Amino acid sequence: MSEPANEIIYHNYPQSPVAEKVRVIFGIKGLTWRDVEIPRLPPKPLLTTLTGGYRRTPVMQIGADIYCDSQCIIRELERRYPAPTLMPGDDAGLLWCLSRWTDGALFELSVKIVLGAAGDDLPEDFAQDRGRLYLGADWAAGLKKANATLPHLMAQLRAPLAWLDTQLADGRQFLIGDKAAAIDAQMYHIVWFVRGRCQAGPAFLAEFKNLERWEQSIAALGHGSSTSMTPEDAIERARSMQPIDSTGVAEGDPQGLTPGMSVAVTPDVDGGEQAVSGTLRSANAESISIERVSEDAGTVCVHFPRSGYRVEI
Ligand SMILES: N[C@@H](CCC(=O)N[C@@H](CS)C(=O)NCC(=O)O)C(=O)O
Repeated sequence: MSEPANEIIYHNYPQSPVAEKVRVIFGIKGLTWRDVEIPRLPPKPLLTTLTGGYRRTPVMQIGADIYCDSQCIIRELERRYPAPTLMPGDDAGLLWCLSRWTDGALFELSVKIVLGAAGDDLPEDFAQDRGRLYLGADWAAGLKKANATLPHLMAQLRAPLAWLDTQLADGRQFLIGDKAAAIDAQMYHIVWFVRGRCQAGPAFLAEFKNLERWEQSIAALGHGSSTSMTPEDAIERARSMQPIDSTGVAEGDPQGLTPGMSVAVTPDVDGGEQAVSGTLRSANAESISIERVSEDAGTVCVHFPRSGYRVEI
C-alpha cells in the first residue's frame, strides 16, 4: 500500500472510454489506486474545485497535484513508475506522435459513430452536453450528420482496424510485440468504446479475429487494484498536502512563458469549455503546470499536456 502522499487518486466513471485507457495502463503497470467516481454530466463541483474548471474525464490526483488529460496522466505514471515501461523498444517518440492521432482524430471519429448510431435514443441532456463538447456550437446539425453518414464513418474506422488486424496476424500478443505498451491502451479504448456502446459494434468488429484476440489479451491485463474513495476525502487529501516542487520554463518557449505569469489553459478544440486560470509554475515542450488556490482544496498544481492545449497569457 503506498503512502497517502503518493496514492494515485483517479477521478473517473466506469463508462468512459478515455478512463478505460488509463485503467488499462494501471493494469500494465500493476498499480494500486483509489477510485473516485465522478458524474457523467456537469455540474461536477467536487471535481472542478480541484481542477479549476476542467470538466473532462479522467483526472488523476496525487496529493495536491492534479493531472488533466490521459496524455498527461500516462506521462506522469511512466515518470513515477518506470517499470514496466509503457514504451518498450526504441520508438517512444514515434509512439507519442501516433497517440496524438488515436487520442484526437480517431477518438473523435469513434464519438461520432457512437453518437450518430444512437440517433434519437440519446437522452436529451446527454446529447446536448456531448454534442456541444465534440460537435461544435451547431451540435444538433452535427448529430444529424453523424447519423446520416454512419456508413461513411464506419468505413473510416474500418481501415485502421484492418491494418491492425493484419499486423496482429503473426500471432503477437500486443501491437508492438510481446510486451504491452501505451499504444495498446490508446488503440484499445477506441475498440472498447465502439464494441460496448454502439449497437452495431460487435457485428462491425466481428471480421477482425486477430483484433479480438488482442482485445482479450488487453482485458486479461486487468486494471491493477483499486479501492473506492469519496470525492470529499480526495479534496481533503489535496488540502492536507503541498504540490510537488517544480518551477521553471524550458528554454526556447514559443510563447515566451515565464514562471509567475497569469495564464489560462483550455483544450484546443471548440468544445465550449471553461479555461483553467492560475499562475504558471513550469512549462516545457510536453507539459504546463499552473498553481491555483481553491477555497476547498487549498493550493493545488494543475498539470496539462502542451500538445492539444491552448495557453492564453
Ligand atoms: N483528450 C482528453 C479527452 C477526454 C474526454 O473527452 N473524455 C470524455 C469521456 S470518455 C469526456 O470528458 N466526456 C465528458 C465528461 O466526462 O464530462 C483525454 O485524453 O483525457
